[in-house]
Amino acid sequence: MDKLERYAEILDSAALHARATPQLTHTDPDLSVADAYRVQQLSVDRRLARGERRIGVKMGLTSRAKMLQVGVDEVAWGRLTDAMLIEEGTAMSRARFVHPRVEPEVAFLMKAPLAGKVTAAAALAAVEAIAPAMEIIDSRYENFKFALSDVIADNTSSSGLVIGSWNDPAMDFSNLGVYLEIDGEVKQIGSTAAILGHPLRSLVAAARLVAEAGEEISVGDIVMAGGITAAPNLAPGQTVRTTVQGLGSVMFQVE
Ligand code: OOG
Ligand code: MG
Repeated sequence: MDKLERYAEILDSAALHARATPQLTHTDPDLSVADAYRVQQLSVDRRLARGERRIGVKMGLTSRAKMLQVGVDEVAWGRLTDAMLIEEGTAMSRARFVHPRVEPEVAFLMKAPLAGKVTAAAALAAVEAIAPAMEIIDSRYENFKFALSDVIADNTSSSGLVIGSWNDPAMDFSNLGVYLEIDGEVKQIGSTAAILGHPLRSLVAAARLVAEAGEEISVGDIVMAGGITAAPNLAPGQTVRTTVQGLGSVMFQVE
């Protein structure tokens, strides 16, 4: 087994058993971003081989609040599978995760493929709908600490997503107020403008990055645009809700 396959197996099994693992860059400080994306692909391939289905992509570190929280200041992407979906309004089990956090986001549903260098107008034309959403991130690394290559190899911490109701994208969603509540208390506030200045820029970046890996954003894909605020920790018993002005709200519980 080559080095990258070994890393993919380590990260896949850390996710599968909800057990933290040391950062790859502790023993392999020169792990490149390109190799890290290859590890990500190999580890997601292991999930697909177990019967999971690819449902789209996630963008990460697209807001300043997120970059500051984890100390990595480059946009990264990851792959979403159906096993990560948590149905809106239901409960997720804390025990399935190492140290989960939640992020308020918006999600795009795609009606046309998108890949490579595209304009914001072309990206918008490929969007079927936009929804309020939350991502559950759960770094497989000890203490939720990582360098850029680590987090990319770890599928950009992706581990769950919850999508609210889909809205017509024919509205100005560049600067919508967003708040995240836990047990009815507002914990984070922000705006969709926190996502690279406009959520569409995240979709434009996704098209470019995915194409660099020889893939595309496909019809029916979900694209998570990236966390709008810093991500609070999750604990059993919590009710978590995100509201995006004009798009509605989305909730789940932790058990
Ligand atoms: C990295 C993933 C960040 C986002 O939306 O910015 C991310 C992390 O914070 O663990 O998903
Ligand atoms: Mg995220």
